[in-house]
Amino acid sequence: MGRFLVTGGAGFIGSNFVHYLIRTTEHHVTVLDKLSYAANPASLAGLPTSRFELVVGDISDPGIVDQLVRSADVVVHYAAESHNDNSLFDPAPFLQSNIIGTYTLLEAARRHGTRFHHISTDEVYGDLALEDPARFTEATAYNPSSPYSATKAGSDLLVRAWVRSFGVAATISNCSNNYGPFQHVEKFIPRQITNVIDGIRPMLYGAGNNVRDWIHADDHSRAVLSIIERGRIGETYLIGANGERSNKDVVELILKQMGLPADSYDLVPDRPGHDLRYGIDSTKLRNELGWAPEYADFEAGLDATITWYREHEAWWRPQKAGTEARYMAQNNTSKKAPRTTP
Ligand code: NAD
Ligand code: TDX
Repeated sequence: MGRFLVTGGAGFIGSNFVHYLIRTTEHHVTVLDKLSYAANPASLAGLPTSRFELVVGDISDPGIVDQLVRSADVVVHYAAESHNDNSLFDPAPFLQSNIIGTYTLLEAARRHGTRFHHISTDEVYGDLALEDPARFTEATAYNPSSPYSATKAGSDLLVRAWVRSFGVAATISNCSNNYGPFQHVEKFIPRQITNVIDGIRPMLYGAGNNVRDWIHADDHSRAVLSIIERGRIGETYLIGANGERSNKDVVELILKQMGLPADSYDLVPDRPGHDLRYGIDSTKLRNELGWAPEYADFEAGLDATITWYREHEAWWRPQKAGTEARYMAQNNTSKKAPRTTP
């Protein structure tokens, strides 16, 4: 039995990981989360107080970080600003949380000799061509496109440097796009599901041809725990479930599963710098650690997710109007001429 410190545990993937740990292990879990706009403490409601506590604080605050990392056996670092569209509008919080926050945690792990697992994304590799059999592997060169993915790439490189220069016992995982319960309504799948519930037509950026490689959050959690338990220190593992789909396919499935004609969506202006395609080759994880996804059927997983959002309106409703207002403001801003001076 160990003491887990989970940063960002009130967000989407972090909260799914906390539920997974409580459900399948006997570990004690402390969440450190600053409860940003992206967090929802309701995602952690009902967890047993004997095994779980939430500490509200910032990962770039050295005082609270030192205290918590000192008393943990393992740090699982999920906390980040996570939304590409927001990073195009205001990159500053991404630098603060994703770079300075990761640095602050690494320094504490170094001081106290604490095992560290860093959660990252396939977006650090940039994108792939649409009609191309190639997929990302652990050997693919870093080539991030957005301020978000650049700060995640930077945080990965900090972890690698702290392993090599200071002997921090760290591993890294880069996962593809997650779906499942507790995902913020700003993200693609929950945005479209809750739009349909509200009678708003789903919105596809550009022509909707961009491809994402979908994985259920529970499959991500199982992979992360197996890396913590059995992964080799200093190594990077890619996590993906062979779930490539175009955005248009996903919207058509949502519409079909929610009883609407498959073409009742709108095409809206594209995201600047929009990555075309992500695709993960997770052979290393599968061969070394024996991991395989349990949610092999994306359509069934999507259907369960639609049901979850239908049944948990009280969870997402408070964030819906503000999220759509933020999108409106960002679209207005992106129509202005780009600034030429900093
Ligand atoms: P999210 O935005 O839903 O949650 C992030 C959480 O981190 C929030 O609860 C927020 O309050 C917290 N947080 C942010 N900055 C903080 C700070 N400075 N101090 C303390 N807490 C802070 O994000 P998510 O989608 O759950 O992503 C979690 C992690 O997984 C991120 O590191 C992201 O890069 C990575 N990831 C996400 C995906 C995906 O599909 N969503 C895929 C691969 C990797
Ligand atoms: O309204 C929309 N319409 C649309 O077409 C939104 C919100 C998105 N999209 C497109 C953009 C992407 O091609 O859908 C795709 C998925 O968009 P997001 O949910 O914003 O995810 P993405 O940009 O792919 O990044 C996600 O996966 C990798 C997470 O947000 C990141 O945190 C993770 O690192």
